[in-house]
Amino acid sequence: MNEMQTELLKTIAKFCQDQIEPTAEHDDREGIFKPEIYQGLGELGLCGITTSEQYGGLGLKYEDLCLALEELAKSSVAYAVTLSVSTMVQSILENFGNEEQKKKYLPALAEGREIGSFCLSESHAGSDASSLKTTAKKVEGGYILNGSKMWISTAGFSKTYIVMARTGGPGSKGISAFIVRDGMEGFSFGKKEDKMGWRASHTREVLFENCFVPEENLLESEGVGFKVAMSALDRGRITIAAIACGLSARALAEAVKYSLERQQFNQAIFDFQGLQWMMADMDTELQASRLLTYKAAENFDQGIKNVKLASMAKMKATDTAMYITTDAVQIHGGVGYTKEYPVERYMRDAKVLQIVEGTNQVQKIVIAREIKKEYLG
Ligand code: COS
Repeated sequence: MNEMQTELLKTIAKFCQDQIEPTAEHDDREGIFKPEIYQGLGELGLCGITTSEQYGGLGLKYEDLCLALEELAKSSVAYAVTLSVSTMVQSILENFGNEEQKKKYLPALAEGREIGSFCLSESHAGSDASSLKTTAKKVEGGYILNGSKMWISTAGFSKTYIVMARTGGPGSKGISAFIVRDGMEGFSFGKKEDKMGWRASHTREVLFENCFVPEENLLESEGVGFKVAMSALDRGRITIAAIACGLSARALAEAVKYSLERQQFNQAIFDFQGLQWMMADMDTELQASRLLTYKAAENFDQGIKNVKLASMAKMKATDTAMYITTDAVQIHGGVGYTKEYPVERYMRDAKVLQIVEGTNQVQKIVIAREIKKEYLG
């Protein structure tokens, strides 16, 4: 790690200690998202880590973003995910937006004054994303959007929504990407999900009822929306892997701490070989996940084709987070299953990491397709 990265991690750790940790359990229980915490991250420059400096970001690498998310996720997966998705929205704007769109929307997102959401999934189009049904009908001066999007992170708090909608025929080539802003007529929010984990991050349905979106809010051109979404997910999946590593590291640390303190049969339970072997396996899996995650980030930063490694990192690190958080509960025994200790929250937070940004079964489809392409040349 270089000096800048060490400083970055110290700053985040202190922010988490002061601002997030004191109410993390309460906010999880009550489902409270605090915009002021996100703005605080923005004041530290963390909301646009990979966005170019000319648009208000830090212009750093994905490796730096992963390190930051990993540190943040040790205290709160909810805020880490908000940051990761809003950064993905910025990457879409920076890569596919025109100069006017970048100037108009990026600075507020990069500075943390606004949050961005990514709207691909629908009730009948989750894994099969290219079957989405939300329509965008061309009219004079713009498009009329009708339909709904499901499981949208931070909906209700976000201002900018990247929305994939159908402008053409069936399949991936009929999909376009739009910038939709909260407050546009015909844009509203549906039910807020009552989730198992990530409870401090709000997840809602968003609705479009004859929602007029001006032509200038179309990204690039009609028909490229699916590619916009997939290439954004190639980046997003690496950041989800980093979040999973942070969560795993924290759960392991809590398990080690507890096992050194807890006495049974006149010794710390850490001293039982059975538990030592559990923790040795947990740390080995964590280190393997981190290596894959940071290799995927490094490749991305170097412009090396990355689809397979991004999916591998996402799958490995999130499966590892589920495994480590489950064993962390096990090491705590009965109290691990109560809200007296944080490991039950970690276990709940881990589960959805295996589902978001493509289930781990979808990652296997992506990996297998890439293997086939490599074989066929
Ligand atoms: N980058 C750029 N383009 C991509 C791409 C990528 N990573 N992956 C696919 N594409 C392109 C393909 O090249 C293809 O274009 P052409 O027809 O011009 O060749 C087009 O997109 C369609 O690709 P494909 O045929 O692979 O699409 P499928 O409908 O088979 O879907 C999966 C592929 C399953 C991988 C995709 O639907 C997916 O990722 N689903 C999960 C969705 C998801 O992650 N949702 C979470 C939302 S955020 S919580």
